[in-house]
Amino acid sequence: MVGGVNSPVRAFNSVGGNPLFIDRAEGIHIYDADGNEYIDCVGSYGPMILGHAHPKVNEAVKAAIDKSYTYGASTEVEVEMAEMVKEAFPHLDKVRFVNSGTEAVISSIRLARAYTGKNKIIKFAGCYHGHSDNLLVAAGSGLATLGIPGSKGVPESAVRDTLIAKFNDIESVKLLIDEFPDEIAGIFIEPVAGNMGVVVPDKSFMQELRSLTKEKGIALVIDEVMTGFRQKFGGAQDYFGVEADITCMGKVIGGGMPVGAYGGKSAIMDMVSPLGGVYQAGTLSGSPIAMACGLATLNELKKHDYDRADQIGKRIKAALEKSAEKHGYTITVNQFGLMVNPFFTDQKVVDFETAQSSDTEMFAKFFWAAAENGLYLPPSQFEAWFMPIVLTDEEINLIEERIEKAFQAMK
Ligand code: HOZ
Repeated sequence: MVGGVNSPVRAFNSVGGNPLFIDRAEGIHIYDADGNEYIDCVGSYGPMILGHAHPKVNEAVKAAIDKSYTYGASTEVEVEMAEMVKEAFPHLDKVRFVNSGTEAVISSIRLARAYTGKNKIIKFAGCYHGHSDNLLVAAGSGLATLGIPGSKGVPESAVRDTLIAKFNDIESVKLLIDEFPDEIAGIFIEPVAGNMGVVVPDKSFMQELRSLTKEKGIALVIDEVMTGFRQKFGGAQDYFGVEADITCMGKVIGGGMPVGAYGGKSAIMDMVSPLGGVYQAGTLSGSPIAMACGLATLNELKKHDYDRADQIGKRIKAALEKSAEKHGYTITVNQFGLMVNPFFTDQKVVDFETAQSSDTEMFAKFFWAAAENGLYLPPSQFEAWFMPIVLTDEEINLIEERIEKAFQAMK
């Protein structure tokens, strides 16, 4: 395999050392190929919100497999999933299931362009929306981890129409709109960034972005691939009091199987083929096994109290702050529901620039101290920690103890 991995962040380039090979996981625990146990704070970069191998999800997947794997035709479980998505995101009229968040965003770019009849798109520095050519500039995630501005092989023509604004800074958006009036099709944003570490923008920023896009006839595309179901059963749009024209989803809705989705009002979604002229298709889209896995995950998730999700996130944040202070490290911890992230900086982290003020060597030291003390963290300063919603108080105590031991071991 290239670099020993099938996705770059897994290669541990920014923390050094040998990447872990994972053998299995159960509940909140994950085990490497050498038999070491860790508490999993990665959650496969987001989907495993219920922890691993949840019995109800296993049961649903096994039942789906017994019927065969894929038919290239519609199934009842897709309808149930669509209804479930509608319940979680009530302002959506229609949804289209695809196989990943990347695919959902690619399709949304095309749809936003068709809907508005314009070509340019705005993204925010540090936000990451998958690895499609159009949005692979000034991106977070692996590009931030590797410290590279973009990808080779992306033609200039693919990013000519991509404009970069500053996250959490409405003036930077207004400047671009003023420079290219009547040319901007869509603005793409992670409502809470999770790919430059976790960065929660001001509520007023998201609200102004919504009014501005409405006023200027620009499609607002909110990428909830990471934020979906993280702070409530639904999206971060609710927290900010905004509704996207197109919402992208992924991760949790597949429960660990490859599922992405995009949706919106009928006026826009009816432009997608076969109703409209925006072509988008996929042999395995709406895979019955993936749908069964996602549906069972969401059914379980619905039973959880999201006040608890926030408490979990806040307790992890507090534990990081307390232990760091005790051992003389300066950190800033950002949190949104179950998403948490410590930056080794004394600055308030509000955008990509301030996120990059973090001492990544210090993070690497902390990463290994945590691994040696039984915490499996994302191997990058710029990836969010995704805590499972199923954590008990005893398990949170255990995480707190391991965080404390990790800071102690850094010395
Ligand atoms: N979107 C995921 C987190 N940034 C991708 C994980 C990966 O790059 O492997």
